[in-house]
Amino acid sequence: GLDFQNEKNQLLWKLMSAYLDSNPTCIQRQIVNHIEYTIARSRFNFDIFGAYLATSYSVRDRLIELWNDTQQHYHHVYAKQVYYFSVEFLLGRFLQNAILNLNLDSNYRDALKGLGYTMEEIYEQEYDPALGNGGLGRLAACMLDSLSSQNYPCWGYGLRYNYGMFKQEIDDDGKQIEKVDYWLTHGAPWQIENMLIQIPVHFYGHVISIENKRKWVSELTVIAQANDIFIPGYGTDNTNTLRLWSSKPSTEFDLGRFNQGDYYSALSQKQLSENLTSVLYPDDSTDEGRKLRLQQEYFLSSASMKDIIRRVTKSYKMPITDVPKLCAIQLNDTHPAIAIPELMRILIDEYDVKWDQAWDITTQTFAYTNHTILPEALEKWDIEYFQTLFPRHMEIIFEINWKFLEFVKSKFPNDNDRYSRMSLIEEGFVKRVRMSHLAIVGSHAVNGVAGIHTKILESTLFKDFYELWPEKFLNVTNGVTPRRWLNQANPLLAEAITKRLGTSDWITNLNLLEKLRNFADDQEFQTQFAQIKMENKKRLREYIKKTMNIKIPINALYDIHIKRIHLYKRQLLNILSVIYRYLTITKMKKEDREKIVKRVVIFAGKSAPAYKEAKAVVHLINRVSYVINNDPTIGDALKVVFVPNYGVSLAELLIPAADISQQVSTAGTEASGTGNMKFVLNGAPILGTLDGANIEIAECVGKENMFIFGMNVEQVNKARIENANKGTSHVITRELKSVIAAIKGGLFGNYLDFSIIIDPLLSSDFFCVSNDFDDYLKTQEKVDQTFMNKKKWNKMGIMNIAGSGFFSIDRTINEYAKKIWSVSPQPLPPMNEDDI
Ligand code: HBZ
Repeated sequence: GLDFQNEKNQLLWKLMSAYLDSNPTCIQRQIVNHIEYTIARSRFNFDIFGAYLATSYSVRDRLIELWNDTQQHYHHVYAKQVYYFSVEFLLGRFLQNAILNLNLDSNYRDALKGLGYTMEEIYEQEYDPALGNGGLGRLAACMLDSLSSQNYPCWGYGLRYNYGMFKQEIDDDGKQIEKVDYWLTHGAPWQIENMLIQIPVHFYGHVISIENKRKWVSELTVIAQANDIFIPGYGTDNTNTLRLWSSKPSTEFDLGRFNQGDYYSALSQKQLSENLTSVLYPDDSTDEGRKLRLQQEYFLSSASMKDIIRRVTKSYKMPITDVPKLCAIQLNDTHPAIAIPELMRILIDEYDVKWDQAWDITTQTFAYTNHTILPEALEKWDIEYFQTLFPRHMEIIFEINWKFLEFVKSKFPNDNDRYSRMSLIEEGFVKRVRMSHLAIVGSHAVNGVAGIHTKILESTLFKDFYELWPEKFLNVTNGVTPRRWLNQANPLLAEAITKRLGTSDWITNLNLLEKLRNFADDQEFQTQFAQIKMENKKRLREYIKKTMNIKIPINALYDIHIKRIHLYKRQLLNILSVIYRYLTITKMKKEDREKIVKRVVIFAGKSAPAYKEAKAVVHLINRVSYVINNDPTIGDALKVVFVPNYGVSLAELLIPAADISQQVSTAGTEASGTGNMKFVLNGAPILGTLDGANIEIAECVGKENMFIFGMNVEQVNKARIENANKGTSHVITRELKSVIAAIKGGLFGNYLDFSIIIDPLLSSDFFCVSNDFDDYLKTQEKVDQTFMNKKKWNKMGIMNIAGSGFFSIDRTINEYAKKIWSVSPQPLPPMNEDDI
């Protein structure tokens, strides 16, 4: 701690306390000072965007103060730190989250009111940075929130892309259009470019031997510039860091192929390095194998590894062999797995550590989380390309592989098939590095993200590895942060829960929600729950009216299906059933039509730009929406809305307004899902399959509080074989036939636009849409029936909230901390005012 006997320290402390005083008048002073002196506008004439920026800077000042204290404390106690390596962090908007976490909501509200603004309009000014694709990136963001909120010392390491996820527009025909997202033009008050942290990262070249030692002579150096974002915790002073690297050309010209006086070719190579972190690849669940992507992955891994080693050896002044004692590195899927040979290279080539010790250090440090079993998403890199970029890493991987296979042979003699299945190198026409095998071999723990997913890893995808090292494998079921996904997104519900429980402690101890079971039948609480839902639906209805000019009824069932568009997620199943509903309604008599449950079916999600089938799904949904919404005979009985440009902010608006959520992936395909948890937390039951975390959700909230349908994994495996052998004619029902006939007949436009997704339903139907269609319709029917019974419906919603405690990211983080990282919370000690 600080020496407060020292007069200068006393003075500095007083200056800081006076500056950061959080009464509304002081906050106003901070804000107008930032208007004038940070963004250089006049305090007598500034617009709302200026007010937003200045407010953000004033909040950031507080975070900087807390961050400095936190880092000093960690340093002081030699805290072991968690390092979360991820190519994506999908944070969402920052300001509201920071203000709520700092517990300064009413202070800022009052301060801004005096300046003529409401909090809500200030929050709306913030641009939502989309530095991730979907679940994997959002999970990383929830994890950071939890790590800070629970006082775990940690760093997130990622990439500062100039262009985030594309902006999705829908053209007049209903097709997805991608627009670039140059998010930095909207101001980025939360990231601080730290000029002290610039790390050289090398590429290309060759390896030489000097005195029995290998040395990599690279040909291109790129500078990794640190951009720091401070991550506040809820109700604590602990503030951690998300460090995002951006690329800059280095001022030195490398030796090697550019040293022949070819100034211009050297310069153009430099310019390439400026582009390294230019763009986020918008493909979830496919490994597009693009070349720049591997360079991005290494850039992240190498810069982060070097930064960590600098911290251990220079800041903590500890020997490099202490890395596993001070660092736990979690690999968010295989994207940063090249950090494993990078650490080996640094230990062996730069610190003279012997191979075996280096390998122990490495495997004790790393752990790997798998997020998918889809074969097209498993990263593999052509050896030739890998070798060209990283010649020394290739050598190290061969050496790891050789020793590993020797070990496998000792355990399983005479089993050549096994050796080739397990090798880090896939043999074939082109040889490729299997990044998942590298990640498993180089880690001490491998985890899946939901119970069923981990079982599938152990029994199929990584079966051989599980047989070799059963103790390495474990499950850690995903979670979501209740701070953003309930307290922030659904303030009315949050307030009602706090009132009922008599405490707001559920925000950091979500199991307390269990007590709501006592109120599930309480008439008053049910009414309140229904009223809040109604308010949230109104908020959404207004947004849809304002941005899309579509009018949706309020007294309808809001059925929401939001996530990346993917065949395995089966938005197709949903839209086909919508068509069936439409056809049914058109055949009804007017008086019958008025009796049915009104339904608003809402979709949102992006398709990868090159994923033709997913794009056809988006197109079909929009065509169906156009036809149904403009059919006057249908009236309010059915509306279909595709809300463009899905992202974190939209999710915060949509999820609290849902009556049910659709989680309908083919069993065995969705690793976990996290959107499912957010809906449950907001009291919207799931209409879904027994897949991913839906299974555990059913255990926690009770099957009777969900609408489960469809085949389980075993049935899917069997059905797939049958479909492939015999086609689907034996499972296609009359209902599905009528739907397909309507599409083929051109009701929604040219069939050729949709044949790519409809034709397969009649042959091998890999995702088993036909097989599950009948049960899906029946379950939809049950949803309507239940919705008519308001008491039962409200009870179900409340039971969902009450059972959601397990899906707090805090539970997830505590499991990682205990079972994988061996780290403990390090809360900042309370500051003793008497010392001053
Ligand atoms: O990770 C998702 C899983 O599909 C989902 O089930 C799970 O809940 C979530 C968190 O564990 N996976 C992804 O979101 N994957 C990607 O976004 C991705 C991005 C780039 C890639 C591959 C996958 O190259």
